[in-house]
Amino acid sequence: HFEDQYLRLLREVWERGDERRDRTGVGTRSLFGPTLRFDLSDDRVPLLTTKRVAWKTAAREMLWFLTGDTNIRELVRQKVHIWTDWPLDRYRRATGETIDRDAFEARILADPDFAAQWGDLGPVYGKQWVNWDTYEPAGEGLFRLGKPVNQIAELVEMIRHNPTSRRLLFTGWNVAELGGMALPPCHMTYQYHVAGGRLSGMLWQRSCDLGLGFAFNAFSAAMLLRMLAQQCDLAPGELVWSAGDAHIYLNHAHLVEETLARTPRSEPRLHIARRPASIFDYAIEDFAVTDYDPHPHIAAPVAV
Ligand code: UFP
Repeated sequence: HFEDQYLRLLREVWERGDERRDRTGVGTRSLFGPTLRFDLSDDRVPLLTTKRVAWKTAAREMLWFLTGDTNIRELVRQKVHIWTDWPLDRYRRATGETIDRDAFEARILADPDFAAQWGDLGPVYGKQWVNWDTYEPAGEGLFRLGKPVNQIAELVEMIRHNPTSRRLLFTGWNVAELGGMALPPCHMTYQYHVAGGRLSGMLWQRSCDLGLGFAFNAFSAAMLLRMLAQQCDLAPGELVWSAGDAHIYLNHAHLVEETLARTPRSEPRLHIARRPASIFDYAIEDFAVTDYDPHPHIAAPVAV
């Protein structure tokens, strides 16, 4: 079962990981450099079955990245709350107001000016993926904005026209802009490879919260690979997932224990209902997951 690799990694990090203090103050156990491989043929998708994963939330987030948007307003409109804690934290610090999350999100939705001022995450994934800023000389040592780079559009063109290229990649790690981001990219670099009519992909994630982040990151990367394969008339091959710092938060002990006590269930499948005109034209309704009968969800706190 595809999930056995994940369960082994979870056990290994929990039993042998280096225990340390981390940025969030929660503390983690951490191992460096694991790699997992998932076969994506026949609609297989690495969607965890040892707990229910809100795959539509991950899918909505992926589609939101592809629009280039970096403001949480559109996510909140779609009832996706995963990015709200960062702007909320910033708002609370700046104003001293003790507003709760629901009230903050309600204001983001109701007031476009408020959303523009407080809902933006800085130049995170979407900005870098489809609108990476360039600069051109404007004389007298000045520069002006050039045409932004759409890494995703260029990737599709490269896969179609130069499939043996060793440069089939995109990255969110824009060094010059890291300081302005709510969170520097975790799933930072994606690379692709075409062989035998199949598209394989690799995600390199610098930092992975194995209890919460992994389930999302693996599903999203597989979904994106499927979209790219469809757009390039290729069959899906393998997803190679690799992390730098793979960790478990110390307050996720219950999650680890419960997950490891469960047995993976039947392997889910991801279906794409139609072939949109471009990689930017997919909608949430185009995606369906079948054969998904997971164990119940396991709640665990997110370290911000
Ligand atoms: N994290 C993930 N996946 C993501 C994401 C965040 O696992 O897609 F956005 C986790 C990793 C880490 C924390 O626990 O969020 C980010 O903290 P840091 O920037 O210190 O690595």
